[in-house]
Amino acid sequence: SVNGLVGSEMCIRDSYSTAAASFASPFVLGTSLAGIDAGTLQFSNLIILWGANISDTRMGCETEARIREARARGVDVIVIDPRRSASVARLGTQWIPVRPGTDTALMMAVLYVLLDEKLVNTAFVQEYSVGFDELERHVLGLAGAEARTPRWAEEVCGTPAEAIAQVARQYGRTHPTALIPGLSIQRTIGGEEASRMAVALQVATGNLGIPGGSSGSPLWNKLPHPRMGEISVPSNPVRSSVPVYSWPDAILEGKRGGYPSDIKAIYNVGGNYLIQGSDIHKNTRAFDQVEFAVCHDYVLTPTAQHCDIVLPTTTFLERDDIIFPDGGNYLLFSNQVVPPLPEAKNDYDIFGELAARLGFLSDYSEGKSAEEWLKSFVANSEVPDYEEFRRTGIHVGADQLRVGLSDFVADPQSYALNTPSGRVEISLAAYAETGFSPIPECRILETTDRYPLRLVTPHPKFRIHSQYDNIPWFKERERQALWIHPHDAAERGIENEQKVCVASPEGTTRIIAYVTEDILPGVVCLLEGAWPSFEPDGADTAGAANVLTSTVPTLPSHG
Ligand SMILES: Nc1nc2c(c(=O)[nH]1)N[C@H]1C(S)=C(S)[C@@H](COP(=O)(O)OP(=O)(O)OC[C@H]3O[C@@H](n4cnc5c(=O)[nH]c(N)nc54)[C@H](O)[C@@H]3O)O[C@H]1N2
Ligand SMILES: Nc1nc2c(c(=O)[nH]1)N[C@H]1C(S)=C(S)[C@@H](COP(=O)(O)OP(=O)(O)OC[C@H]3O[C@@H](n4cnc5c(=O)[nH]c(N)nc54)[C@H](O)[C@@H]3O)O[C@H]1N2
Ligand SMILES: [Mo]
Repeated sequence: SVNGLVGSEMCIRDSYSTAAASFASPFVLGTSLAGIDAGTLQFSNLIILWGANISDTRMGCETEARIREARARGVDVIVIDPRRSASVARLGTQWIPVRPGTDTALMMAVLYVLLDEKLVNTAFVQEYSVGFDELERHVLGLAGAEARTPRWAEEVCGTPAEAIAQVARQYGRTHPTALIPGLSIQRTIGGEEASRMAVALQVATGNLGIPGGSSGSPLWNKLPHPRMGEISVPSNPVRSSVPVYSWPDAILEGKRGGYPSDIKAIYNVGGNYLIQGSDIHKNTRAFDQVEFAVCHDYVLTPTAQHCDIVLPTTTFLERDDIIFPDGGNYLLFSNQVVPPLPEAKNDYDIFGELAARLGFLSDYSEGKSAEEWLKSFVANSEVPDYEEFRRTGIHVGADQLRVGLSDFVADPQSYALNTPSGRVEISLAAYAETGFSPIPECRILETTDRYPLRLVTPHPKFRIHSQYDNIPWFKERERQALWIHPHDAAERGIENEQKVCVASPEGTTRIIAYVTEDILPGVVCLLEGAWPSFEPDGADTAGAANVLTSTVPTLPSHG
C-alpha cells in the first residue's frame, strides 16, 4: 500500500520507522543494504539482541527460529532492553536492562572495556575502517570528555557497571558475534548516534561482513530480494519535501509557517497516521483544519473517522498479491482465500475507477487488471512459473546464506564501500557538515522534576501497530496497561490493576497500571497502537501512546 502524503507543491519524506538509521547508514557504510540472511546465525557463537524483540516483532519469517536454534546449540543470547521482553523469556540467556535512549553511552562503555582489556581486533579496524582512533581517544577520555567507563555508563544508563564489563568481555572473546539491533534504538533523540556506534562495535570486534557476524546496522536485515517486476512509476516532479513527523505542522501552519504550500486536503491510503504519528491532539487539529479528507481502509479507524469519504478496501485475504520481505532471499505469494465483502474494492481498482472518471484510465492501468499486472511482474522476474508460485506461495532465491558487505571484507580494494574513504567511516568528515560531531556522541534527553519517567512504546505482539485493536480476542491476550516498576509504583501509592493518570506536555491518558519487575525503575511502558477514546475533559482512556508523544525530531536525520 501507498503510505504517506503527496502534495502538488510538496511531498512527505522518510518514515516514522527507520529515519535515523536510514540517514546514518549511507554515511557510515555507503549503503542501507548491509544485512544478513537469518540462516547465517547458524555460524554465530554469540547473539546480542540490542533493543530488538524478535519474538514479538518477527523481522523475517525464520529469524526467531534461527535464534532459538542457536540457543539450543549452547550459544548465549544477550537481550539489551529496558523491559524483560518476550524475547528475554523465549530466546534470551541474559537480560541487560538499559534506560531508553541511552544506548550510545552503553555502547561506548562496552568499547571502553574492549579497549582497556585489549580485546579490539586492531588489524581488522585498520584494514576496514577510518577514524577509529578518534573514537578511541574520546571513549578513553583523552579528548576532553570524561572517560566512558562502565561506572560512568551506569549513572547514565541504569545498567550495573559489572554487567557492562561482563557483556563486553564475553563479546570481545566470542567470535563470531551477531549484533542485531532493533529499530527502537534509533527511534529516539540521538538515534543516529546509536546506529553508528553499533557498527563501530562490530568493526572493533572484527564481526562485520563475516558469516555468523553482522554489520551492526539497525537495518540489519536489509538485503535484496529475488528479482520481481514492478510498475515503473513516473518520478515525482515535486522537489520540496518535509519530514513525515511534521505533516500536521505543515497543514496547521502552511506558507505562513514557512512550509512550501497551504494543504487543503488529505488523501490517506494504507496508514492510520492520525494516531500512529506522534501527538494525536495536534494530528486531530490538522485533520479538522483541511477542507477535505479521503481514506481507503477496511475498518473505520480513528483516521477514517476524521475523513469526509471512506472508500472500503479489500484486506489481503480478499485478493492475490506478491509480497516482498524486508530482507531475506525469498518472495511470497499471498493467495486470496475469500471473495471481497460487498462494496469492497482493491486499492488498485478504486484508483482505477477514479482515473476513469478523471479521464486517464488508460494511462493509469495500461489496460491491465490487477491480476494481469501480477502476471506481468512474474514474467519480468526470476520466478519461473506464475501458477507454481501461486500454488506454493513462495519462491526461494538460490543463496540463503548471504552476509552483507562480505565482498568488501574479502577484497576491500575491489569492493570498496561507497564512502569517501571506501571503508567504514567511524569518524565522518561529511557528517560534520550537518553541524554534528564527526564521531558518535551521547545525546540524551534528561528527565525533569515534573516529568521524571521515561516512556517506551514498543510494538505489540497481537497488533500490527493499530491494526486488530478492534478485535476483542487479541485484546484479552495482550492487555493495554502501563508497565511500572514496584519502586516507582510505591513512591506514587499505585497498586497493580489500579487506574492511573499518565501525563506528558502533549496530553493525558488514564489506564490501568501493571506493576512489574520486568521493567527498569524510572521507565514506564505503553504498547503503541491502541485506538484512543476521549473523555469530555480531553483525556484518553484507552492507553493510546501517541497522546503522550511529541513531534520533536532527532537531528540531523529529522527522524
Ligand atoms: N507483532 C508485531 N510485529 C511487528 C510490528 C508490530 O506492530 N507488531 N511492527 C513492524 C514494524 S513496522 C517495525 S518498524 C518493527 C519494529 O521493530 P523495533 O523498532 O525493533 O520494535 P520495538 O517494539 O519498538 O522495540 C523493540 C524492543 O526494544 C525495546 N526498547 C525500546 N526503547 C529502547 C531503547 O532506547 N533502547 C533499547 N536497548 N531498547 C529499547 C522495547 O522495549 C522492545 O522490547 O516491528 C515489525 N513487526
Ligand atoms: N508511539 C509510537 N508510535 C509509532 C511507533 C512506535 O513504535 N511508537 N512505530 C511507528 C512505526 S515503526 C510505523 S511503521 C508506523 C505505522 O503506522 P501505520 O502504517 O499508520 O500503522 P497501521 O496501524 O499498521 O496502519 C495501517 C492501516 O492500513 C490499513 N490497511 C491494511 N491493509 C490495507 C490495504 O491493503 N489497503 C488499504 N487502503 N489499507 C490497508 C489498516 O487497516 C490500518 O488502518 O507507526 C509508527 N508509530
Ligand atoms: Mo515500522
